[in-house]
Amino acid sequence: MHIKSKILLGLTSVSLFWGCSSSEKETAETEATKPNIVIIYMDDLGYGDLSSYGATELSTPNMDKLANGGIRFTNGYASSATCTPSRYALLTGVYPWRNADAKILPGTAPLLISTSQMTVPKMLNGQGYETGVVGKWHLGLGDGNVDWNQHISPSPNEVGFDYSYIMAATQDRVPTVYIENGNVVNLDPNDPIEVDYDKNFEGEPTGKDNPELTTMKWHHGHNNSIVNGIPRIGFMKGGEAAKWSDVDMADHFLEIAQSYVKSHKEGPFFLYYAFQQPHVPRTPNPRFVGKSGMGPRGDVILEADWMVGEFMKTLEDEGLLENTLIIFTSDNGPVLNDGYYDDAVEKLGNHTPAGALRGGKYSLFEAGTRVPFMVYWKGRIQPQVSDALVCQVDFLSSLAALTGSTDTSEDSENLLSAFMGEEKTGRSELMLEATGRTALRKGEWIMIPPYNGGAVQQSVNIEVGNDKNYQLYNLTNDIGQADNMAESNPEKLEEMIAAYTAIRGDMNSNIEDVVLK
Ligand code: NG6
Ligand code: CA
Repeated sequence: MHIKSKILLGLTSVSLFWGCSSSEKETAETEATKPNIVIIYMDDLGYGDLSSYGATELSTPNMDKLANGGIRFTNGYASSATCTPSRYALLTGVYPWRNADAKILPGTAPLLISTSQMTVPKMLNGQGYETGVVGKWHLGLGDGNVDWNQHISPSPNEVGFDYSYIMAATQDRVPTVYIENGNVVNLDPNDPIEVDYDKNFEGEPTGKDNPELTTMKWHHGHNNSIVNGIPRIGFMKGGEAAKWSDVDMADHFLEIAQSYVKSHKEGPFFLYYAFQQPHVPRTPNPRFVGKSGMGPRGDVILEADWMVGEFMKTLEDEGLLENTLIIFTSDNGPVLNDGYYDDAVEKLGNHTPAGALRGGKYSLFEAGTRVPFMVYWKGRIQPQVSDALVCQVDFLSSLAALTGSTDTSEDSENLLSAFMGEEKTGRSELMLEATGRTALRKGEWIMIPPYNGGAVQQSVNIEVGNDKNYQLYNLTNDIGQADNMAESNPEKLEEMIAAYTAIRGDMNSNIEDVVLK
């Protein structure tokens, strides 16, 4: 697969440059296999949230341009049903369940990726790329004892990114500040930042004790420090001048991403652009308030769609569109009420954020991990729909194959032909993770081993996939996972258990769902 794709790309570039001298030809050929690469990564965007994936109540014209002008994958997966593990797998090519620390992290967690580990940006760095990350990080920082008033290290800059402009964890977690290349932006040394996830700082108001100071009400969790009227997870003191403006966050990250593109247009560059939407707290800029009729969750999806359009315009204006491979996907499936009263449930109407899939964020059912997944390269990739089984963990090996690197990792498969639309076959099997539990997808089947714990996560009202019996679903005939065939198809079940055990070792069954409160 690898060789074929490279030859194909090589031939195209040679034929384009047939009139050049041989040394020019060589340069052109090398450049042609090293396009700029952008990964646009959404936070909690569901399989059914885009009009190109079937939404009828929301219109996402800019995301749809990528879906309809590139490859729209119908079996594209995040590695996990939550954020940190998915991001870990995307960047390292390693399944998150291999790392016991790869779970939803607090803002004070140490850097989860080892500085000696191979990563997508590190691999691309080795191929001559400039690399940058803009947006949500949520993979830990420092060594576990960060002084936010000093240079923070290790950070993204120590795992392959030449440039980083990030929020440390999530929009609902402190510290609520931007960090550029390891330094808090706009930090006033006379107003130092302190962060603690266990205890409050004396005299500081909290969402729990001072509801009169909040403009957004917490539903579960999210009752610690209040920033911009929004109660968060974790306690923070100081850093007034450095605090972000929630309603301007989308514009802010967009501006940084656009200027990154403009200042790296000589290329090749890799930009990992990690949006904060539609994760909670949902804080659309006033320009988008009320636009979806669906409350803030719908409004921030429209805001994100607009950002995608503006970002694409920048690539076009800079003359980079034909030389930029764009991947668009999401870190996990959708959730409505994820801890704040924000009308996501009340104003949903007929919208189905997960489309026809069962479950949602946190779930081992399909909606947890099957996500919008598009690959777009103007003039190079033929518009098409692909049902190839692909996963974000495969970016490392596939982008290595594209750019001529031999770097790879334990779990990352080279699916370049599928990502280029040259083949419609992807992986044969894929291990999926949700809050520590795993399930195996193989061909058209998925097997979920028995797990203790409630079937429904009450706080978010999502079916998480637990059952005391084996579950086996045929996803071709039963995309909504209504018909458990474990009993009626014992041969298939046995085959799936054997395949699962071959990858996972023990069944790792009977664990409680420990992550959510
Ligand atoms: C959960 C939070 C949820 C969200 C999630 C992380 C509570 C009760 N719930 O613990 O609101 O922040 O973590 O989401 O605190 S993720 O997309 O980054 O994985
Ligand atoms: Ca997420």
